Amino acid sequence: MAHTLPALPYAFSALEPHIDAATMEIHSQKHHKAYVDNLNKALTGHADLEGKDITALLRDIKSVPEAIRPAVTNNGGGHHNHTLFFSIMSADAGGEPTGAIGDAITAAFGDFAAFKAKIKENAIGQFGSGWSWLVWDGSKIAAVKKPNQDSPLMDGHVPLLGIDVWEHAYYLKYQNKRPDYVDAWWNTVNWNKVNELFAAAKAGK
Ligand code: MN3
Repeated sequence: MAHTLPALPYAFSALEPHIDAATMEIHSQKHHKAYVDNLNKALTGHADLEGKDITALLRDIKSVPEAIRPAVTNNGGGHHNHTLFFSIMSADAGGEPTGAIGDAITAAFGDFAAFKAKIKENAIGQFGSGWSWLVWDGSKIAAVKKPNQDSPLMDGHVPLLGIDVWEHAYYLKYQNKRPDYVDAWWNTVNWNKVNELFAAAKAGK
């Protein structure tokens, strides 16, 4: 069963003015699609892997033959990372985190401002391309940064929230100003969706 590009759950312009429509269209329809296509290409002929869902594939990355492991890491990670990224944003979003994830953020980081500062520090501190993540590590939430398209799933972590800091994610509107993009991005975070991911992670799903 080939991996497929998920439909964006909102219009390209839905996240304006924080993320512009052109960036959303190119990011989802060109960049994300390329990860999906190249993942399918890498898995062709590996019948045992072709049937695995993307989460299982990345969690068991060490069982992927070395010859295709870099391609699966980059493109499988790219596919899962972008599916999550586009799913945790929406129109009319942002604000303070709600529900269980809001409580967990306060407990782990002190308050929302300190949490945002840590995610931003990791986003800006990631040299070159990568991601700043909030993950469930199996017993608690934690902020981590990862290079390229490396998925937190490959570390045994469950990603709950992530910001893409590849230049393709922001350059059209923000050029070299990655910190401004990070600040604006908080206005797009759908905390209801992050709470869903948090509940599933804690339940071991
Ligand atoms: Mn991207």
